[in-house]
Amino acid sequence: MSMPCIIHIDMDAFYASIEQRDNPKLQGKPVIVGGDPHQRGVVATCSYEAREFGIHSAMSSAHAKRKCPQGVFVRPRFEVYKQVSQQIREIFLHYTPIIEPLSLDEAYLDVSSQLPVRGSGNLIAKDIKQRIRRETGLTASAGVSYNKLLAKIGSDKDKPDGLFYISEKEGPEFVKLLRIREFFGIGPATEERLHAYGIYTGADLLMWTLDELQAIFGKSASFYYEAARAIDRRPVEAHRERKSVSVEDTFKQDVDKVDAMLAILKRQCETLITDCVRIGVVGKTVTLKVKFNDFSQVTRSISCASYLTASSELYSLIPQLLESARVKDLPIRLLGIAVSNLNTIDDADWRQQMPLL
Ligand code: DCP
Ligand code: MG
Repeated sequence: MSMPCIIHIDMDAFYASIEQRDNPKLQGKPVIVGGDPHQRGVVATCSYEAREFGIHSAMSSAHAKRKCPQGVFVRPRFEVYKQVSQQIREIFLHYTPIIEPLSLDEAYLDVSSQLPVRGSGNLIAKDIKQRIRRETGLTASAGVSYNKLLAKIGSDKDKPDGLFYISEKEGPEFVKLLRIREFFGIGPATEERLHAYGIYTGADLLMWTLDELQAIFGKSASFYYEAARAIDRRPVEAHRERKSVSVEDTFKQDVDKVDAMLAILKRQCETLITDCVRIGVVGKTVTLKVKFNDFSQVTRSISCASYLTASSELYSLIPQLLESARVKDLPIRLLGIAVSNLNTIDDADWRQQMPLL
């Protein structure tokens, strides 16, 4: 059987590009989409012009305003973003039915079966990009490779308007040079833990046996063992419906003080709400996950009548969840929270979530 061909498409500065497209006065300017800088709002994204000032997603709008006083702050219009998202998904359907959307602006496409007809993954990706540009007036970046891991990293390598291909031959060398945080699923907390082990790059990861990685990654060890070898067996899953959004941290040293737990969970609430906004969902149920140092695990949930749209709202539920998990002064090795019972976000949710301009 021939190698699979996976394309990862990610729109460039998605919300900000749509705002610039729809309002010519914003073109060429540093545009920041998000909440009001005077009212504790947060940056959802910004135009490439604004990125030159060091502005990025999830930064406070007030901080962004200080970095770039001439920046134009715009409120998000989720209804429009959802429409464009729908438009690009229809474009993808012209190329393959095997599409796995990850958020409003990105998706994996498995185009393996199209190669005999259309020549190569590169040609297909080029065609998709052109079509997106023609039909939406926006640019996208594409990563083309033989698995999801490489396709996703590739789409980020040549942004904006990029097209990056990684062949089967290049894969292993390419992975060796990656910084560890570029691997799927490795956030700042895990990155720090890996640095403590002296693991900074894909090449460093390669030196560890599967058994050794088990101590670091637990259940995910084999994924990272293979990833270091440029192998990723995850299929592109069409019709996969996201059921929850979650965040969790495993600690270098067990945490046993409730105050410290609350501080960690507060940060996690902020990350979780930011992730929900990026993915375009809101949820009604929050679940706390606690793993004790003897590896036993408990989860506790609360469901609310309305959608949880602000991190403070989410955090207000945490003390009672922690209480019911009976964590009092027991050493804990992992804490995590998830929201489920999801719906797609709309402008009304957003307005509740953040004070706007
Ligand atoms: N988003 C958000 N909050 C974040 C990250 C993203 O609300 N912390 C939203 C706004 C983005 C969209 O999700 O436009 C897509 O996220 P990306 O990470 O793909 O960022 P962009 O498309 O804006 O920029 P890039 O060109 O780097 O892909
Ligand atoms: Mg994007």
